[in-house]
Amino acid sequence: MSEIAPGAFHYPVYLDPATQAALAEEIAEVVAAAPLYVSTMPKTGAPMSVRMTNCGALGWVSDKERGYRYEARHPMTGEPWPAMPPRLLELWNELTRYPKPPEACLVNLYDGEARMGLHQDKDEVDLAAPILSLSLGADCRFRLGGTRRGDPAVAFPLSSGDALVLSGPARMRYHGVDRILPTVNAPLPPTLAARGVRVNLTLRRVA
Ligand code: MD6
Ligand code: FE
Repeated sequence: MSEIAPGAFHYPVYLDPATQAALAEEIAEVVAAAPLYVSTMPKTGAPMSVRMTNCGALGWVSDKERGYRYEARHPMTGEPWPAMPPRLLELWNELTRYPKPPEACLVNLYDGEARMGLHQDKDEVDLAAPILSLSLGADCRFRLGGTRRGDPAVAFPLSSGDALVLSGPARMRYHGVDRILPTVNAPLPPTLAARGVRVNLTLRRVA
């Protein structure tokens, strides 16, 4: 584990290959029940380059009319989100030691050209709770800034099996995904995605 900044903990290859494969199959089942879709940005309606879905009681959604928020149902199917696989609840307990379980798990899928602009996660009511991120598949260049948009940032790779916790003083740091990196050996099961794709899970407390 390395503490990138106070409260920002990076655990390279926290998940061994067998656990990565098992988690990827569980996420493939989530995607089968709750299809990946393209969200749009508030106000402009511009499509995001990442495709997303969720599992857990609540899911993070965004559209032009109503902006960023959490919803109990998939915006396209109208169905409740699938349950969070128990493995994710266990990883949350192990890695965050937070006394309440996560309510939302956002699944982000990046193909080669997808990116995630610098942002803060601030749509949650409970901003004291940590966020846990788990990565599968292709590597990316991840950027972690400060609590103001213009603050200096550090960039480092996130690879398949890595965990990243943003907690305490790091909870409100800006962060984003600069780009997906060519990756030699990070296959995802074909039921989930093709080679060269990155999948990121972020687990949060919402209320
Ligand atoms: C990603 N991650 O890694 C995007 N948010 O694809 C995030 O936006 C993120 O990694 C909050 C905490 C940790 C994260
Ligand atoms: Fe984020």
